[in-house]
Amino acid sequence: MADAATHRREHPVRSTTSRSRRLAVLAAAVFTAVALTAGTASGASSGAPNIDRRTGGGAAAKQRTVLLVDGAVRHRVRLSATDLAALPEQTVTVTFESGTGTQTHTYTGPLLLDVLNRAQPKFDPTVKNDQLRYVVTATGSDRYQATVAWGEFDPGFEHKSVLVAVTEDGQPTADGLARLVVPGDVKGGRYVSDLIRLRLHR
Ligand SMILES: Nc1nc2c(c(=O)[nH]1)N[C@H]1C(S)=C(S)[C@@H](COP(=O)(O)O)O[C@H]1N2
Ligand SMILES: [Mo]
Repeated sequence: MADAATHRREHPVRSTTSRSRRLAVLAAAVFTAVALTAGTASGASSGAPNIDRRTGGGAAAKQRTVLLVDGAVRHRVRLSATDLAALPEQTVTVTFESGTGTQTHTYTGPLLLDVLNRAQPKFDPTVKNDQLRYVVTATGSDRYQATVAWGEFDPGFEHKSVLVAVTEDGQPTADGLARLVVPGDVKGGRYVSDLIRLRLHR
């Protein structure tokens, strides 16, 4: 799809190294193992699994997707669609620029704040405003990453409604379980699609 090529143009990555190829093979093996564990036939029957965010999905892939929340937290958690749906739902309408032009969408899903709080951040109460030292790095299934600072969404500071969106314009997010939504960003670069991990760290 044109989008994928656009992302590569806007955010060039180094050419494939043997290390990243090994990682890709490892990721594919893990993907297959998860598919087999989940008892779905699609992973095994399609040969080498393709984990591209645009072509590797489908309904079966969505159902086995979980979002890992880890890093400086008391309880690292793996959240399913059901877990995300259990958190208070927020709605935001946003506009951002992308390689395909200006996009406006309405997203729903839990606040990133609520998702992180479920895992219980290990902020140090003896350090002044310790949370302001932290960031959350979001990772997509294609290893695309972007970071937001805790202060951007902390209710006592910028208090921005950063979402872990599960719907876009009334439909489940096209890629995987959830998408990061960062209202106010001019460009779409932090709208990380097909989230697989949220890591809290300094
Ligand atoms: N996982 C992942 N998410 C991503 C990207 C990506 O390459 N991988 N590209 C980002 C960029 S640069 C933009 S502009 C938007 C584009 O949104 P769209 O794919 O819905 O058009 O997605 C963002 N989210
Ligand atoms: Mo972009």
